[in-house]
Amino acid sequence: MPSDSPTFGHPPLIARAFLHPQRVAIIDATGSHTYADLLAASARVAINLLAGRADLDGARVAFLVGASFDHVAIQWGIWRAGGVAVPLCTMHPPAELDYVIADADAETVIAGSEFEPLVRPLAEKRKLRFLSAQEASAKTSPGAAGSPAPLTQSTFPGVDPARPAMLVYTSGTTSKPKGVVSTHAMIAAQIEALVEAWAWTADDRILHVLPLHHVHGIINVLCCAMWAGATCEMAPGFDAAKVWGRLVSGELTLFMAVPTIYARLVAAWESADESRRRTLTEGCARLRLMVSGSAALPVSTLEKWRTISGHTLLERYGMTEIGMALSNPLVGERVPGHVGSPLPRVEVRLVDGSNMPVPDGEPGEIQVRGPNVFRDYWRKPEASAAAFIDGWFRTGDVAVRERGIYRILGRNSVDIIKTGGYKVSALEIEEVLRTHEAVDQCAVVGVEDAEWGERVGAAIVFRKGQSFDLNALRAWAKNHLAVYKVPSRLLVLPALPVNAMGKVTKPDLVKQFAAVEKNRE
Ligand code: MLC
Ligand code: AMP
Repeated sequence: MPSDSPTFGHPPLIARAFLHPQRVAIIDATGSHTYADLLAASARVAINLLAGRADLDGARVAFLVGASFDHVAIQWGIWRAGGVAVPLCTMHPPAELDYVIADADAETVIAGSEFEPLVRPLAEKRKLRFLSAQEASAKTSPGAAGSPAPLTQSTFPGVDPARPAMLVYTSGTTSKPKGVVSTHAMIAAQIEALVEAWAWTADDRILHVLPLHHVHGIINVLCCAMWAGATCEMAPGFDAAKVWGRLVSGELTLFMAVPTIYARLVAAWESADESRRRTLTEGCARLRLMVSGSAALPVSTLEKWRTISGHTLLERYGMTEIGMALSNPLVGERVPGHVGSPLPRVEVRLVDGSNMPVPDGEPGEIQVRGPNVFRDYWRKPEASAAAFIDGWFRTGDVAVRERGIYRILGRNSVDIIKTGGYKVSALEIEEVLRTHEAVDQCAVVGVEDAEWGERVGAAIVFRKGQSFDLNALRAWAKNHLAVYKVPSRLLVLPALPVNAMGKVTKPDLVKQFAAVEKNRE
């Protein structure tokens, strides 16, 4: 059986593309691309990656390619060659890219042309194979007539769904991000739960405005669309005016974003004149579903959006390690401030400090079990063991359940900040700040903010005779950290607040930042 036959042992997501080869899969700046195009381009990527080998056998391939058809072809090509895809972040400075490439122990690094000057030296320094996106998808092995050699049974390896497929880096309560390992079967389970719950079909069309190195953009938007045989429009990033233009086009059926994006869309609507507002509002009626997630959706944003668009946003809850776990219903009441109930085949429980399930109405830690849950943290056996208890994944988020519906109350760690839908580790930022010569002591906390959910706030005690202001701090920190991790609030203190043990009392700092924010209003 040739390896371009639908019944060959393809990764589950890719096998489905053979069901609808002529449908449009991706629309990007270069035009429309069918599933047949995606199969052909990913086959070329796989052949180039294999370079004569039978199977990449789980080798990690890191790639930095903007939102485009090429990005998807490369993701699929890595999978078809038996590799593990490691998506890199387009906003990361070299230090962060280098960390991920090294931690993942990547054998090959691929970059789109705009990122090549950044990424090639990193690959060369580590003596890794580097391919430009163009080289990765170039035609190879021409036959006698100059056409590509036919695919045979042995062109690609059969890929067992139990094999690892992806490493997504996520920040946590350790200073450096960890690689979350998901298999093809886990990814398929995450996708299937959402396709079923939100009734995706091949007639859907979604606009993709999210980063492609996190599960919201990878699984909920891109992979669900590809699973359903739907069309995914790739925007190069988020731009409120452009997104409004697409929402009112009448061509989209679905939109998914983080609360900050909805807040920006509300602001753009509010700044439009009366007649434009009417056009925008009427245009939204053509979509069938709008989803919010990755951070708490303020009820005020949900209500404003309902007034503007007529849509009650469907809020859901998820995490890199589990895909999505809880969702408001597609049909039925969506309760503002709540994240709904467990998705198909996902088990959720709330437990107290002794790991005992709590009754309805009592707060408890969310724990999750099911085919969607990740395998482990890449090469971190201790962190992996600590993440599970009795087969349940400990999310570290606290919620309460009433009549089967969950409401998120917060997290059990002050060291994790959610800003613009990105999860960042206070410890990672502190570690970087401590390397600045002017910094004697520092502590980083989340500062509540209407637009960003939380902002990154840095409290600094300077060394004698030294100082900097926020602008200088940001300019310096951008060399070391992704822009969304760079503090946007600065508090200069003579000393950090500490408890009797000498440990910084972060709740006190949060209060100090909040007092400053209040004065700002
Ligand atoms: C950027 N800026 C920030 C910031 N991010 N300031 C404060 N807090 C932040 N988080 C600053 C920049 O430094 C810059 O300032 C200015 O804002 C514009 O930066 P930008 O990069 O152009 O911002 P923008 O593109 O507008 O980004 C906003 C956004 C983006 C909301 C589109 O943050 C985004 O795409 N978020 C989605 C993240 C996501 O997908 N998370 C899902 C994780 S998975 P200056 O001064 O430098 O000009 C997950 C599981 C689940 O959570 O449940 O889904
Ligand atoms: P990440 O690790 O980047 O995947 O982020 C996952 C975290 O985002 C979760 O652990 C929650 O803290 C948060 N999160 C996701 N969705 C929601 C939501 N709807 N409400 C509140 N928090 C959320």
